[in-house]
This record gives sequence, structure tokens and C-alpha cells, in this order.
Amino acid sequence: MTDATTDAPPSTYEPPKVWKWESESGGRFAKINRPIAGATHEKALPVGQNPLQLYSLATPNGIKVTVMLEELLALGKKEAEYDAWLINISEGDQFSSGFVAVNPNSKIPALLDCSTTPPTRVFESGSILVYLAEKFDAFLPKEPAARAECLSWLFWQMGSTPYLGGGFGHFYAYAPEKYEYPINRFTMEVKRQLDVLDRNLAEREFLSGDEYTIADMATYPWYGGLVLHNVYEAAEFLDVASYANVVRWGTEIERRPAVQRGRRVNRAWGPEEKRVPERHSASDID
Ligand SMILES: N[C@@H](CCC(=O)N[C@@H](CS)C(=O)NCC(=O)O)C(=O)O
Repeated sequence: MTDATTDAPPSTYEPPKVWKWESESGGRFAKINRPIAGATHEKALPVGQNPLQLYSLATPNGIKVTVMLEELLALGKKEAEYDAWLINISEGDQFSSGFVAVNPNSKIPALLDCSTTPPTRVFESGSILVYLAEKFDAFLPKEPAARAECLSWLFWQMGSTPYLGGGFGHFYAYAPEKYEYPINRFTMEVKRQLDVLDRNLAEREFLSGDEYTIADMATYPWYGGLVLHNVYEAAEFLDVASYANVVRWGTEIERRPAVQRGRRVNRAWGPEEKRVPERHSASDID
């Protein structure tokens, strides 16, 4: 027997009336996925000497913030000096009581601004970028229309990327088996997103116009990574080379010294010379 609309064999899975957390779902990251929030263990976070304390990891969401901090330092904003502490998410560091106090959502990146009294906690990478842009008056245009365009692209990234990472990446690279239905669904959406970017970048140098902004910093680690670094080993499958404007934009951003520096911070894997697991001063990267 086949499903009348797709010719696929019928699914044998019947969802129960009430879902219960009984077993690991399988696939990479299954061990850290839980259906409940909150801390699993008591542990305080370390705090260094610099005004800003970052708790993170060099994933695309983490890199957004280290790139922004390095860009601010490159502009001469000394108050943007930061300590970057490594949060090993595969070991469950994001579930410590200290981390949960800074980010109740238990995901990197999380920022504590110790230059304010009391210290200000900021979580969600997009929110951290806006906070830093406003605090240091940089990389977020002030003129209302330009600002709206920048924030529109920033929020576009925050809303779109879960389909790339949690949807496409999960089912194409991490799930225990290759399932055709979700791979088709999320490939369609990711290619549409790449086309949105490509059309926009055909008309302008950066995402929101002539200026490099936090919208570019947020979007580059995800879609730049996808078209330049064969993320999920999907470059051929997605035909990323056909999004020539995205390739041009990603290449241009990647040439920036602050981007090169930011990509290495909180990196605890890959070639030794590219790792900077913790950063407490510029000399940790130099
Ligand atoms: N919307 C969040 C997403 C952050 C996020 O998904 N972080 C991942 C690493 S890239 C994480 O910490 N995962 C650990 C977990 O899910 O337990 C943001 O942009 O800050």
C-alpha cells in the first residue's frame, strides 16, 4: 500500500496522545537535547578583568559576537575589551546555574556587561549585537530608514537561520538516517533564502546598503560559511556556487582582519594555530 498523494510507503509511526520523553532521539547532539529548561548543576561562571564577559563557543552564532567585538576594538573602542570564556555545549556547560542566570535559554552566546552597576546580562546573538552597536555607537546606522533596513536584515537572519541549521543541517548532516521528506522541505527553503540574499546583494555591496553593519556580521557566519566552507558538506548538493553575489559578499567580509580574529576566538577544535579557546587580551590572538 502507498500514500495516495506521494507514492511513498505509509508511515508506521502513530503519535501518542501525550508525548513523553522516554528515549534519546538519536543523531548528533541527541545527548544535550532535553524537553525542559533550567540548570542541571550548580556552578558559577568565571569573571575576568575586562568590562565585557562573553560565554560562548566558535559556532556561527558565537562568531557573530566575537567578530563584532573585534571590529569594535579595531575601531579603537577600548571599553569593548572582553574576556571570552569557553562554553563546551557538548559537555553541558550551558546548563550550569551560572550560565542559566545569564541566559535562561541555555544557549551560547551570552554576554555579561560588567561596566554597568549592576552588571547587565544579554542573551540571543541578535540582541547582543544590537546592545553592543548601541553602547558603542557603531555598525548600526542612525538615520531611521537605514536603521530600519539594517534591523530588518538582522531579524531576517535570526528568523531564517533555524531553517538552515535546525532544519536543513540537522536532517542533511546530523539525523541518524536520511529522510527524504524533511531534506526536500528544508532544501527548498534554504535555496529560497540563498536566492533572497543573492538578489539583494546583486544591488548593493552589503546586506542593508553601502555600509557594513551588524546585519552582515550576523548573516556572514551562516550563509557565508555555507557558500565558502562547504558547511554540512552540502556545497555541491545546494549548488552554492550559483549564488555568485553571496559568494562575492562572503569573500569580501572574510578578508576583514577583525573577522579573521573573531573566527578564532572560543575555537577549541581544528588546526592548533587557529584555536583560541579563551581570550582575555589581544595577545591571546596575535
Ligand atoms: N537564537 C539563539 C540560538 C543560539 C544557539 O542555537 N546556540 C547553540 C550553538 S550555535 C547552542 O548553544 N546549543 C546548545 C544547546 O542547544 O543546548 C541565538 O542566536 O543566540
